[in-house]
Amino acid sequence: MIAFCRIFTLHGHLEATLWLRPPIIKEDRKQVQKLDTTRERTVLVVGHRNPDNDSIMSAVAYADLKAQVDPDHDYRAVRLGPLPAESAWLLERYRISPPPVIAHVYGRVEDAMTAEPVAVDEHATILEAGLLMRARGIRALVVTTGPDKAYRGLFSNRMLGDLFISNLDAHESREDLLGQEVKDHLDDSALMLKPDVLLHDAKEDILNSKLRQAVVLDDDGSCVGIITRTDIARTPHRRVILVDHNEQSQAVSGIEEAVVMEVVDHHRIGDIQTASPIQFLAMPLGSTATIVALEFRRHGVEPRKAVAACLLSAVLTDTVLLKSPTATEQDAKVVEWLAGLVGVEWHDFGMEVFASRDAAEPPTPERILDGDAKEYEFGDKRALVVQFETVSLDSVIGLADDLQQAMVERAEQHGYDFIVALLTDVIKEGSQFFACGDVRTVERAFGFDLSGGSVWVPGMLSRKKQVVPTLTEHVS
Ligand SMILES: [Mn+2]
Repeated sequence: MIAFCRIFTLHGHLEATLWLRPPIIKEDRKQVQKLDTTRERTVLVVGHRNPDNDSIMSAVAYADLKAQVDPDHDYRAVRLGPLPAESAWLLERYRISPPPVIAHVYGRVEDAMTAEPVAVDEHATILEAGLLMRARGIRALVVTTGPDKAYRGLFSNRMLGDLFISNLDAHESREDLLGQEVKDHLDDSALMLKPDVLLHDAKEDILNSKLRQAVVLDDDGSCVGIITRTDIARTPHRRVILVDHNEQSQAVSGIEEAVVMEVVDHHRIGDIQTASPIQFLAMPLGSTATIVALEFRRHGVEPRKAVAACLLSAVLTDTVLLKSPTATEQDAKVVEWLAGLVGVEWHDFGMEVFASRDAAEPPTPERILDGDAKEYEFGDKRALVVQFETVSLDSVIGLADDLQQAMVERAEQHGYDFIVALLTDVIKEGSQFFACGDVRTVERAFGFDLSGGSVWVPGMLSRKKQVVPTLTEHVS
């Protein structure tokens, strides 16, 4: 008795509630826990917006590694935009399903609801319904109709109590009541929601609803869950691992509501914040895929062939076949290792990857300008710097006149002071350099003569390291 009192005092109201709650039968408690953790177990592995091959493949491969080293979570690669042509080609070749697109990581109704609520058919008797609620230790049942178990309404212990009280006067009518079917006494006024409705949109509706809860119906009208005030109060957060970026502006919508579990990246350190300490893997290597490959080795896990191929393709696209100034010794070693696992000669493999890009989307001026284009401000000048990588410049160079024309139009439409476009030939290791707008400024910055429209620059492969710094330094 003393022990009981102490517990009661320490835990106050909460403990009292627990003591008074009807017993939950064992199997059910297990099931409830399993369902709760299923939601919390999911960790999304996601690259940046407007994904490139490195973002896609790093997510695919890192989710694969994590699944092997941490069976307690359910790691899923996802993406924030269309698959790059070479990613689509490679994933299909190695029979890996492309990561699904997600629009955001805001909490949804299905993340907070209690899934698979206990249900009875509308022809069940009130006695049966009451016994079921007692056995399961729950306060309400979902009432369904027909073999498809379409949602009909709710039947709660409170409704049962009201019915009982209004029939207290006569013994016969109490007996009669227990034999009646729930369909004549259910409440079909509950708020109905779809599983993918955002929690912050649903919140007010639920709090203002008569029953202070909502039933969650799928497209077929089946009840897949119930969501209550309490569920909302402990809004679960989506869990994410960021690969190939660590800046909010490049991250999935709703990142501020999510829990960032890890970061794997090779860019500058950005502005992602976390509440707890996390593993933050940032290395100045040629690709995120290189870091992911090193993680496989650190864990002593050998990637299966298809995953090794994904990683290899990403190191090779991000480092332009190891020729980019961003490529390091480490990238080269990882490439050799991965090529051995895939059983290919890495350069041939890389050529195929780049060729698949051109084959899937024959380049047009619009495609070049809409592709890998980044806006910059150099001094008081607004500029666009575009890069298009190809394994066969000869086939693209025929577009030169059309490209010039399209660049001029683009600059006028968007008010750029100038546009620089690099058609980079990854085999010849150089770029055909185009400029429009304030061409004099560009010529002075690089010391080029662009009177012929464009110029071939041997060794120019990196916008990040060879073009942007020069413009930053010389244009003011
Ligand atoms: Mn990258």
